[in-house]
Amino acid sequence: MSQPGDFDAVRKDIIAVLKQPKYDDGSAGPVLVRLAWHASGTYCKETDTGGSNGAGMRYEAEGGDPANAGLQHARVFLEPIKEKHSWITYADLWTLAGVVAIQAMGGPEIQWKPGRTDFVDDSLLPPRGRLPDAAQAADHLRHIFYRMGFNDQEIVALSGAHNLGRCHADRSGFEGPWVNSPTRFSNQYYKLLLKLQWKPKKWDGNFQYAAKAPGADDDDEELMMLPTDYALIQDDKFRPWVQKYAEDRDLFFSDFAKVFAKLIELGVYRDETGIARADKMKKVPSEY
Ligand code: HIF
Repeated sequence: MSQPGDFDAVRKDIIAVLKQPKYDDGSAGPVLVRLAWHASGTYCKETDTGGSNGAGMRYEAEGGDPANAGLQHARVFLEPIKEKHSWITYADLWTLAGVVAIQAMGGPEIQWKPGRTDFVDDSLLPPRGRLPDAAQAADHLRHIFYRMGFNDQEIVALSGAHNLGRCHADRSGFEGPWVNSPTRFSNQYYKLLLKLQWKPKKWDGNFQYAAKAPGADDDDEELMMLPTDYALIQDDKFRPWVQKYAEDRDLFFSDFAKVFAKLIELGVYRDETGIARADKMKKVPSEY
């Protein structure tokens, strides 16, 4: 147990939980980043609904969305931390774990503010289908991310998070990592998008792109891109940003830090005491 508000103690325990020798590539980091993003990425600016406040993924309506398959691993990694620091809300813990993991994996420091509550009103839970569908293309990315309030540059900057982790056929129907070192944050994702010869993967699974990693042997795991990743180099407005971020790591790090901080703040309105208020959110219109 720590003093309520001792977020440094929580940060330390998140770092301690990252090393998971038997899990994926040896780190819980990537799946924690995905948890923070999926908690936040349900936001809709028009109706002012969704977002990380309320930690709705604890419940079947949101947690059971097929788009969230696999995120129970992230929640299980964090459970001992919640038990030890019981004063922290799940909504704060999930978003904090994402930013701590990014920094611990070599990424930028990302501004994070506490105050999210775990209060859930069923009528405030976002409907399913708000998270992106990886089988689609640029127009879908714009539809999903404009709804959250992001622009084209921000969509490309965020996408660099696919430097981390991997796809699992049993979770999403896609398979493999995007880069050679999926537990180290870098701008490699953009470089590989531009540099490798991406070809449709020959397999029975979902359509995805595959390429040999630079310097890989025949039996080495191939790298992958989702159709939504590949869309970034097919689209005239996205592609220049891919080129910029491939060339300029520092620009990517600073733009990424800003846009990820914005993502985890979506729909979080704090009152004068700093506590987020679920009742400030509008109800989900039934026709949505
Ligand atoms: Fe992902 N993402 N994401 N994603 N994502 C997967 C995995 C991760 C999309 C689809 C997938 C973002 C945007 C999009 C991470 C972080 C972010 C998987 C694989 C899919 C299919 C899941 C699995 O099988 O386990 C789509 C369509 C997106 C719209 C562009 C964000 C920008 C890149 C917002 C983001 O931060 C991370 C990290 C993972 C790796 C998870 C893991 O378990 O290793």
